[in-house]
Amino acid sequence: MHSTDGLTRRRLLQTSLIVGGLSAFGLKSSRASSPPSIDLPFSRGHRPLVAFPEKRPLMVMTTRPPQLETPFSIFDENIFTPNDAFFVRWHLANIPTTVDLQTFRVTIRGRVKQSSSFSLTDLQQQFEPVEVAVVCQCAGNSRGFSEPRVAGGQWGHGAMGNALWKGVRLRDLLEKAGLEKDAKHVRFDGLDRPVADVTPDFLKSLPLDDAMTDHVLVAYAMNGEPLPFLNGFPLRLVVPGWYATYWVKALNDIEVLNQDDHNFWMDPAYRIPDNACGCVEPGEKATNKIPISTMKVRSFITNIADGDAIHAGSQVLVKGIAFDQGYGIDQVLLSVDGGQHWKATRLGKDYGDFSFRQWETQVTLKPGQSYEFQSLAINRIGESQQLHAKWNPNGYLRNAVETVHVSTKG
Ligand SMILES: Nc1nc2c(c(=O)[nH]1)N[C@H]1C(S)=C(S)[C@@H](COP(=O)(O)O)O[C@H]1N2
Ligand SMILES: [Mo]
Repeated sequence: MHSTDGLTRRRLLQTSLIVGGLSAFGLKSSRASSPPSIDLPFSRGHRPLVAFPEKRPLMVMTTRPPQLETPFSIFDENIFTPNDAFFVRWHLANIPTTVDLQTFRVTIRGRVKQSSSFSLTDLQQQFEPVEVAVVCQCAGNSRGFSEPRVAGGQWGHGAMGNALWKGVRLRDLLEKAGLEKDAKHVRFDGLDRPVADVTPDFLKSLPLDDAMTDHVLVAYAMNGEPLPFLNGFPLRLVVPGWYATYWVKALNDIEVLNQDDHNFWMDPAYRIPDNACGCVEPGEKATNKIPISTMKVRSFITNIADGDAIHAGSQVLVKGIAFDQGYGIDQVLLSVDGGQHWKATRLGKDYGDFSFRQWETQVTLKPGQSYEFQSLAINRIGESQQLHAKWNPNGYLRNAVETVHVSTKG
């Protein structure tokens, strides 16, 4: 139900979004003591922790546009990333800070029989609701760990999150509009706009077959709440298994095309080398590139951080998360000796093939030693993580086994 109350809430947030953004600046410049921060373990990895509207303090990479990373400890506390801790990434500085739900419509047009537009209430009342747990991960998550370094936002591992997304199937909207026979791609646009005319508007497209699966949603809720503004209020595309670049936020325009989309954000942006690893030798360029699409299998240790000194009691609990593009996680292995020996772990509750999957195991450690903890996930079609990081010029697709250095005390 979106009552007047809902609208009022949004107007208040509009004000706080502006004020919050400014006071974030003020905090940094006017106070002598430095704000709380986190240092990521690579050069230029210093990140102030600042609370933007509807957000708890997150790691600020850039303010305009906002690019905020989730502190990694959050992933240990929650299998579903709380909305106020969910990472934020916009490309264009002119982002929506207010939406009038009375006039807001999402339009479906192009190669369809009947152009149509829907209000948020139309979507909620006229279509079957679907709710599913899905990981949203930036294509450049973990880019800061690329060696040699690459250009682009120097993310740690926190440009990802897992949420329960609720909305309507994109397919249901497209079927209602009726596809023309020559429909080939579906292009998505949101309310954000470039500040300068030279920057192209942010547009992303999916091939028709991928747009028409059961899974792709136009979502209006995240973990049971309306989407935070910074995560795309009132609607965003959810493309399970695909990197977040396709998850267009503040979605208000869906255009069916009868050809490939070569707009800037599809070509040349967000392309990967056209080979099995999506990689090249460091410093080299791929001859053929294709649009980035589905995510590679990954896992992380969440309860112990790199550099931790822990007590070597009788048994030490090690736990973490794993995910892939939607085949589901089959097993996660753990090594404490840098990959020489591996042991099985227990998987936690299954929230669906697109969700984070928790895992845990106990290890016995000796005091006064150094250990290299590593986790290795394998999905249900037998794909596993890379033992050594692959490289490409944009730092996309990282899915290397990560190492957590641990020392033990008595
Ligand atoms: N409208 C719009 N949608 C967008 C983007 C954008 O710049 N504008 N960035 C995309 C990218 S690259 C990422 S990683 C995700 C980030 O989603 P989040 O901010 O909800 O975490 O949004 C995607 N959707
Ligand atoms: Mo991204």
